[in-house]
Amino acid sequence: MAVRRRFVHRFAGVHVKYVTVGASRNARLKLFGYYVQRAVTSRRIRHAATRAAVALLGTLHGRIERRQPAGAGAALRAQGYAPLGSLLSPAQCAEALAWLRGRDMVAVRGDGRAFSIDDVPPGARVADFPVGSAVHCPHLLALANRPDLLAVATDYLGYTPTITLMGLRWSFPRPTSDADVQGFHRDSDAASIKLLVYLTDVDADSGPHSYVAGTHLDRMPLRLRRYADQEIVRKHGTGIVVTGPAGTGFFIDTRGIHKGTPPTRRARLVLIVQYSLLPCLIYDYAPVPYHGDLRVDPYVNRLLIAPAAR
Ligand SMILES: O=C(O)CCC(=O)C(=O)O
Repeated sequence: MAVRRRFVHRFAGVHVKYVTVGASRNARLKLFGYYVQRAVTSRRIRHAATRAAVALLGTLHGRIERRQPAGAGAALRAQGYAPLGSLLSPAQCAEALAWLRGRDMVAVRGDGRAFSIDDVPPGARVADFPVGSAVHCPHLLALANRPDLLAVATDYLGYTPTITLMGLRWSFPRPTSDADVQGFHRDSDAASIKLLVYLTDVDADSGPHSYVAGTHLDRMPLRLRRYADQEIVRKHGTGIVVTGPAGTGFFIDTRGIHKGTPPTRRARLVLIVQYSLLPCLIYDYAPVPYHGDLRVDPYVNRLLIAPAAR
């Protein structure tokens, strides 16, 4: 239980359960593996481990063609951030929002009560939809599986990616923020990148994403922590602040320092898809049945969508 508490503040892709020590031997082994990868902070050793994982995946599932990084891939390598422009049209974003209206979400660090966008409790700063809503919401699964986006992830990670999280998160303007949820941080998942796509218009007052370019190249700290805004400004300046109309998308290397800024005036809805080389050891995956008619790659989506429905 103590272990679970340490991770509960992190973005979890909505109702993804965390592995707990009290569970099975397999769960304990996964947790052990998670801490082993966390304890390796050297970039050189982490890189070598990634290359070994790529070689193993190639042996198990077949080798793939690697391409030279260009465009988004090159920006991601250099800065840890790659702008992708408009990924969804205003009409597609409006359709997604209309579909989500009336559907349940749950506040992060709230009392666990479900509510809809018309009934948000005053204390809720950030709230997540269940993963089934992210999967079934119009346009989003197709977007997460777009061949050009999968190609960037494949090139960056070195092998066909696995979607290890798919979440839809509202952030609401509130008089105070929660530094544990909304503060600058690095993610702990090995060999992963995130695609973020705004489903609402985002300006400086509606919770833009902030990314500190180049920090994905730092040696990973042993202890993951939150960074105060003043510390980030003092060391790195203001960083990249991503604003744009609904539909704007970008990739980030989540080893770099980033945060979703707390909105001051308007709420923000964002889709977050994580692509990883391997399943994340800290999560207990429960793929959801899929009722739509989209055909998706079973390998890429195996942690998201239950096999019978693929
Ligand atoms: O909401 C955001 O812009 C950032 C989300 C985030 O920090 C994360 O997914 O790790």
